[in-house]
Amino acid sequence: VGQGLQQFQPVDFQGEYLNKAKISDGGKKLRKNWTTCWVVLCSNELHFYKEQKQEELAKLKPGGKTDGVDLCDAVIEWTTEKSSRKNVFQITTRSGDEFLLQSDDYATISKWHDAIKRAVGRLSSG
Ligand code: I3P
Repeated sequence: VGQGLQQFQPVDFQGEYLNKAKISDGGKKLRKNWTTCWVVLCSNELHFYKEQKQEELAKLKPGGKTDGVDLCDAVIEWTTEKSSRKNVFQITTRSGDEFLLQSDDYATISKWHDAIKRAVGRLSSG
């Protein structure tokens, strides 16, 4: 996972398309809109891209990197109440943004849940 990309930036975890819905922006509730995106975890940030290709392009272009979700002090928890979908977990950022991530494949989503939890744990213990 992430091999061949390390020369650009430390990618901790990537390699799946997940379903994402942002449901709150700074504590303000948003209308839920699920989209499929390519997710990349980079130390303390989570980046969402429409396509894997876009991530590659963004890295080649200085400053082309998208703004990531800051995972510092974020809360990660499984939820069955926020969606009728299965395999959903929520990320609540320090600034009050809330994201749902989902995959029909439990193995896939649980890998992501664990990787993001580990990233948050690393940030708060360091
Ligand atoms: C929403 C859409 C979402 C659904 C959401 C609906 O309707 O059907 O897929 O979320 O449920 O409100 P609309 O397209 O009209 O905005 P889930 O798929 O996660 O259940 P919710 O309001 O219970 O969050």
